Parts: sequence; structure tokens; C-alpha cells
Amino acid sequence: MQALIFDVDGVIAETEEGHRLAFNRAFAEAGLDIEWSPELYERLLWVTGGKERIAHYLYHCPECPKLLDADIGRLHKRKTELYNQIVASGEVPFRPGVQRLWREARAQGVKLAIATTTSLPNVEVLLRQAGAEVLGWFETIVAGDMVAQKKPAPDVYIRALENLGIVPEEAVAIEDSHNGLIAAQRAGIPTLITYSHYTREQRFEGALAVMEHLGEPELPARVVAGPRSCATVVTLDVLRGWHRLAASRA
Ligand code: XBP
Repeated sequence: MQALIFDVDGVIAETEEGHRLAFNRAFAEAGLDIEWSPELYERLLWVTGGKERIAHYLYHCPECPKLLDADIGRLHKRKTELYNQIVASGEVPFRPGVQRLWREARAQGVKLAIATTTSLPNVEVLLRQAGAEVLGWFETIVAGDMVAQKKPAPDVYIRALENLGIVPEEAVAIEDSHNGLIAAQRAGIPTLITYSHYTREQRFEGALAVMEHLGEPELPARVVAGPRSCATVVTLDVLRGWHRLAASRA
């Protein structure tokens, strides 16, 4: 196991509520009578990519104005600015175990990477919340529009593997959503699921394990599915064991 490849939204932090607020503020600023409720947003999250999500919603909203792609691009750019303000204000806490696992990986020479559908500025502002030096901990960050197709297409994971110079079997992906699991599986990468608030009802067949989060020594995480049933703190050694088990079954 040479590298850990992290998804961002829902894995590093519970960010989607921040995205939802930013979308709604951008709609209000643009004078659009659109308000995405948490219930609606949970459904809209099946469309990955903010611009694609806006376009999908407008297409299925008879009373909404039909915006040109350029208008949607401007709206999404403003949404990204508003989201960055929300994250920079410290309102989005990191999930348990994420920074602990990053430090363990660095101490043991395991590479770190990001493979996400969200826009690059959103990744940078979030990682900076952990410290100015944290951006440099990642060998590669593949985000948003850097690839042709967003998750559940495997593009971001294939690009991350290329940039890391490793084969899929040498990595473990950490994801929170069905779309993210499919993307990583299509790239051939064994995947651990730490489901989030908006993805807790989704299906995760084929994951190394499905957990509520990565755990901390004082906060072991519930394992919903996987090689263990007891509450677990996901350390590199635990991940190596699950990774070996998956390889032996392949
Ligand atoms: C989550 C997404 C993104 C975010 C919004 O990406 O699908 O679209 O919801 O961010 P991931 P943008 O789970 O791969 O991190 O508006 O920048 O797309």
C-alpha cells in the first residue's frame, strides 16, 4: 500500500451543508427564486459537479429561467467564492481521524493524494484550515474540471494514479458516496467508505469496509460492514490488513 487517495466533500469534512448554503446565497444574489432544502439537496447530490447540478436542477424546473452555460459558469464561480468564505470562517470541522491518518502516512512514507469532483479553490481553502503547510503534504490534487468526466467516471482516480506513478492495487481510496465508490472501483482501487450525513442511506457494495468515520483513539468508529464488527480506529496498520485481505480475495 503506497498511497492513500482521499475524496474531499463528506470525507475530509462535512462540507456539503456549506456547499448548499453557498448555492442558495448565490441564487439569492442573482435574484433567482431558488432555495435548495436539505431534503432536495440530498437528491441533487447524485449529480456530481456544482455547474452540472445547477444545470440539472434548472432543466427540471419548469418555472425557472433557462440560463446559458456562461451564466451558469458565472453563478457557480460566485457560489465558489461564497463557499470559500464559509470554509475560511472555520465553520466546517474536519472529520475524526483524517488529520491523524495524514500524519501517520507522512511518518511512514505513504503518499497522500486528493481525487475530488469539487473545484480546486474549495480543496485549497479546506486544506489550509489544517495549516498552511498541509497543501504540500499531497503528492497530487486532482479536482473538478481537471478531467473530462466527473465521478462516477474513474477519471480523477486514473489521473491521481498516473501522477503518483503507482498501479491501482498499490493505493487505497477513502470515499463517502456511492458515486465516489463507483469511480474508485472503476479505476481498480480498493476503497474504504466513511459515509457522511448526506450519503448515510446510500449503498456501498464492494467497499473494503463501511464505517461512520475513521475514528480517534478516544472515539472508535462504528463498522457497518467489513472485516471487523467491533468499533475501530482506522490506522495505517488496520488499512494495510484490509488492503492485504482484499488483495488475497482478488
Ligand atoms: C462533491 C461534489 C461537488 C460538491 C460541490 O465532490 O460532487 O460537486 O458537491 O462542489 P467530491 P462544486 O465528493 O468528489 O469531493 O460546486 O465545486 O462542484
